[in-house]
This record gives sequence, structure tokens and C-alpha cells, in this order.
Amino acid sequence: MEQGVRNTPERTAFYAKIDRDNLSALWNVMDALITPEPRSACRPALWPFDTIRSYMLEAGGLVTAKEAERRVLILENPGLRGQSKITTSLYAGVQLVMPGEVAPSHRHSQSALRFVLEGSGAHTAVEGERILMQPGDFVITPSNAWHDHGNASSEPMFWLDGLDIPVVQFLDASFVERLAEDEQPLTVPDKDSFARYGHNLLPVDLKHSTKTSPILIYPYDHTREALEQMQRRNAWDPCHGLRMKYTNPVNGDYALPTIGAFIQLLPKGFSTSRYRSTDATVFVPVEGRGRSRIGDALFEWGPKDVFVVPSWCWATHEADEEAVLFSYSDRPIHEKLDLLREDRGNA
Ligand code: GTQ
Repeated sequence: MEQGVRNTPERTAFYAKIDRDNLSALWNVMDALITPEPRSACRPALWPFDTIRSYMLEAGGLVTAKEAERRVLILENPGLRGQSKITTSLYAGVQLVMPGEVAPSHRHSQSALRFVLEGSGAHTAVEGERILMQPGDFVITPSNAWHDHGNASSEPMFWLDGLDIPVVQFLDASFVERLAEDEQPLTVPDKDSFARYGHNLLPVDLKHSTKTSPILIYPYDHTREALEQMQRRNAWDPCHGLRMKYTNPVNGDYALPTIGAFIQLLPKGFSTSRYRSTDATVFVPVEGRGRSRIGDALFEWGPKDVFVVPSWCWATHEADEEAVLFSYSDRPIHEKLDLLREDRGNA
């Protein structure tokens, strides 16, 4: 308690007495519970891809994807060690699938996104569709969808996994099932979900019962093309440069109900105005080099590095070359609960 209710022998005895009946006095914890601003244990941090990559290849020689179920190194926020969290509400891991490997099929209530970092031609199978992945592709695995991963290419494949594991944990809503076979049967042609839902067309009698986008892959060549066209207008947001969100074509909402994903272009030499928001955000530079000031920390970044901006922490970004940044956060939750707060400084 900052000011606090002073302790007296009578009060201390009272607290001890009610404690035995599973009761406690609000006036001793009020200021810790209802803070004037978010007080996050999450800290600014950056993981260089080179470091992750070399540890992952080492892990590749230690455990198979089949043994591990998923061969993933978890990016643990330095302020949240031991909790498998990159922010208070979100999980991040880097997954490696070696040539010829299969990560066996399972389904769980947690939603997942993949952001492809390196390699080409490995796939994830989701809801009976084989999805071939290229660097920069944004791929989703809806809650409770069967999924397995495979790599028929000749190169190791690395991608970033973003999951809502801490949210599902908080809500005590975790379920998982494993398939008897390693790989689920493929029941639809390749590229079906993108063809059906990714071209500003929807089936006339659409029946889609979930809150997750029916588009399972948002290919980078389309995303990049969109950014390339838009940047010609030369109209930049002072805080974001040019920032777009990946959307669900059925309802215009985010692609996943719990995780918002974004793509952003900063032109060469651009320096953003300071910005903070309640949704702690994980960034992955795709192209270009630059640096970000996050609170008191300064991080130099390049392609495939991962860095995190905690809730309500000031951040600015500076691009030495034209840069593209992927990011994800729990913004859909903040928006739906009327908790999203942003501060654009003076911009
Ligand atoms: O690929 O299904 O990083 O279930 C963590 C949990 C990946 C996956 C993770 C998972 C997966």
C-alpha cells in the first residue's frame, strides 16, 4: 500500500484471524490491484535470429520432431521466466522441421499463428488442407483444428509460432487430442481456402460457424504487393508508417479471435513518433534493418529477429532501409472488452 492503512496490533491480529477463513482485507491490496497504469512484469527484449537458429539446429540433432511432438524453442520474456510467455497473455516459439520430418497431428483449444522465417516448401496441414509455406507467409491454425507439419523439401524450415496459450491457461479452457496417425487425411485440394475466401469473394451460401478466418494462409507475395502499391501514395502515419491488420473476410474482424496480426512498412530513413498501447506486441522484421527504442532499451534489428514491446511502454522505430515488420498482439481481446488504450504522444 502506498499510503496505506497503518498496522496496529489489533489490526494485525484481525488479519491473521480472517486469513484462517480464506478472507483478506481489500484495503491492504487495493493499490496493487487497481493501478493508475498497467504495471507489467513483461520487459522489452530482443532475440537475434542467428542465436535462435544455431540453437535450433543443435536441437535438431538432439530430438526428432516426432519425439518432441513439436520441436520448438520457447521465447521467454526475461521478466516472465519459467512461464512460457513472451508477453503476459501470449506465447512465442520458433519451430524447426527438418527435411523428411513430420510433426504429428493433434488439435487443441489454443489458437495458433505461424510466421515463416526461413526455408521453403515445408507444409502444415490444417482441416484437411495442405498448406505449402514460404518466408513471410502468415498462416493460422484455428482453435480445435487438426494440424500436423511436414517438410518434403531439402532444407530445414523455421517459423515463429504465436499462440494464445497464456489466455487459455488463465481461462482454464485447455483441451488437446492426438490423432492415431501422424498425418491427417488431405480432403481438399491445395490452395482451396485461399481461392475460396482470399479473393474478395465468399460462397453465396456461406456457412461458417467459428470466429476464426476461413483463410488459412495469407501469402507474403500478396501482402508485399499490397504494401508496395499503398506506399506510392506517400501518406505515412507518424506512429506506424503504414500498418495494416490481417482480417477475417467473413466478419471484418481479426484473423484469430484472440490474436491480432499486423504488417507494417517503414520507408527508408523513417523515424516513428512515440506510441504506446495496452496490447503488448511481438514484432518480427521481415525485410530491412533498423532500431527500436522500447522504454529505456535500444535494440538493433534485422530480418527474422524477434522483439517485444510490453503493455503501455513507449516505443519508437527507425528504419535504415525500407523495412517490413510483422507483429502480433492480444488487441482483439482488448477491443472486445473495451480495454484498448493508445497514446500517440503528440502525433
Ligand atoms: O505446432 O501445434 O509452438 O501445439 C506450441 C504448441 C506449436 C503446434 C507450438 C503447439 C504447436
